[in-house]
Amino acid sequence: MKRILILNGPNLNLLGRREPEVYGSQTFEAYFETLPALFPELDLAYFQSNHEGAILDKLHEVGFSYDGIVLNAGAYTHTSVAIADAISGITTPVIEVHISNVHAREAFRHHSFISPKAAGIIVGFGLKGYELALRSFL
Ligand code: CA2
Repeated sequence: MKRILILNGPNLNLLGRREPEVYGSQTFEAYFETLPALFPELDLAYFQSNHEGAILDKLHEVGFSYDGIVLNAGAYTHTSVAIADAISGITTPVIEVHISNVHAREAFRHHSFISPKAAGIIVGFGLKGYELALRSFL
């Protein structure tokens, strides 16, 4: 069974609790519970942190043994050279996901330090974007 980690960055623990017009009304925990039935052939894990160092540690921890990482680095997408360097340093492929269409939003969201390091990018499809990313590992 392929092992895949979904890794969410800062503020994504607030999903379903604030700004439903941008990010939807479901919590990520509730959404994550629906995924094993949709992907019985994948062994799925989930980790969320608001701390850049914890995200780096998790990338290092799983990044040589897991088969894939689905990463929504939140606002660190637009700021973190350290996360980009970590993705370069691991062997597990990383798919970058964003719930909102970052290109239809503020200019500072148009640049991603992660995109050049990602195996693929899925943007603007809401939580379904995580499913699209998971399908790429089937
Ligand atoms: O669209 C995405 O998935 C983002 O990665 C979400 C980040 C944002 O900084 C990126 O530019 C695009 C923000 C996540 C914040 O999520 C919240 C959810 C509910 C209430 C408040 C924030």
